[in-house]
Amino acid sequence: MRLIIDTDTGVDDAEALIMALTHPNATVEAITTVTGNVHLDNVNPNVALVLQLVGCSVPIYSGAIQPLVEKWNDDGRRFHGDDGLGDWSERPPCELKLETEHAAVALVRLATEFPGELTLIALGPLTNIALAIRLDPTFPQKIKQFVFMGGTIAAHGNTPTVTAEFNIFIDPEAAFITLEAFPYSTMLSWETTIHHVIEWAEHDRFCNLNTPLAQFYAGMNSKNDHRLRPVYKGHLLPDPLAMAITLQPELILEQETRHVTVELRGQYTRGQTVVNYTRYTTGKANVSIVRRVNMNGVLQLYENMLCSTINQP
Ligand SMILES: [Ca+2]
Repeated sequence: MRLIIDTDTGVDDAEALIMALTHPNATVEAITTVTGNVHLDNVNPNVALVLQLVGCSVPIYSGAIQPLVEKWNDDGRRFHGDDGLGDWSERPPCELKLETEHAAVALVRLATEFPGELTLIALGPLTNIALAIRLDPTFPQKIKQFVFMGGTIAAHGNTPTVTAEFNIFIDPEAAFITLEAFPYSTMLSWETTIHHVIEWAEHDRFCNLNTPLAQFYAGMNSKNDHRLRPVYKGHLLPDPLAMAITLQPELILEQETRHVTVELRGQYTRGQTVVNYTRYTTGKANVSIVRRVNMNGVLQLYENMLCSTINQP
């Protein structure tokens, strides 16, 4: 599997990146970055650090600094720390090397060079994806498979717009453009996230595995323990779940295909993904909603990735 990862790294993005970079069946061809959880000025060094810690060399294409219309706010820092990686006290220094090409331009170029070969997974706001679609309207047709973490399937959000999930809330127009343009995509929602956590005992065991990547996992999660918010029953895996079902689709236990679009004007619902569960037609069923995931398989992926041998770049 040849992957392009679009990311607003983010603690859970970092975990998803490690999962992909250490997976035996995946080659990460490019990483494109976007402002989301934290500003691009933090996202880019965070991606570089993950690559350094895993010992991989992958081109990083810096992308959209701001959402298309909405003004970005730094609400994500509450969950990801000021630096986006949990303000890990032992964060090592890291050299940042970025490609000169803009992320959206790189997405279009790579999709054109390798039509039908690349799987694209979006782990942040969909700004770069929407820009790529506007640069090249045939971009979606050239992508083999598109998976995104974002949206709600039952209006249970995690933002001030209570029915919207963070990635869509940050850039609703980009999400609208993306869902309108892709004939088919796979969605890992916020509700699916909160129903598939790593229980705390298992999370603690992973933190204590005594490998370099487990130390990183423990470090970036040390100040951001969701146990402080007992509404969640364990360590949350928004982006890693999306990555897990991309790398190993057999982990999907239940999914259904529905028409999904994005509300842009609602007084209380702007940025909500609207799923049509009725018999009335609003558009072609365009999104596979993942409802249930094999967590034993996901836990095995975590164990494997945290115990992986680090390559020397
Ligand atoms: Ca993310």
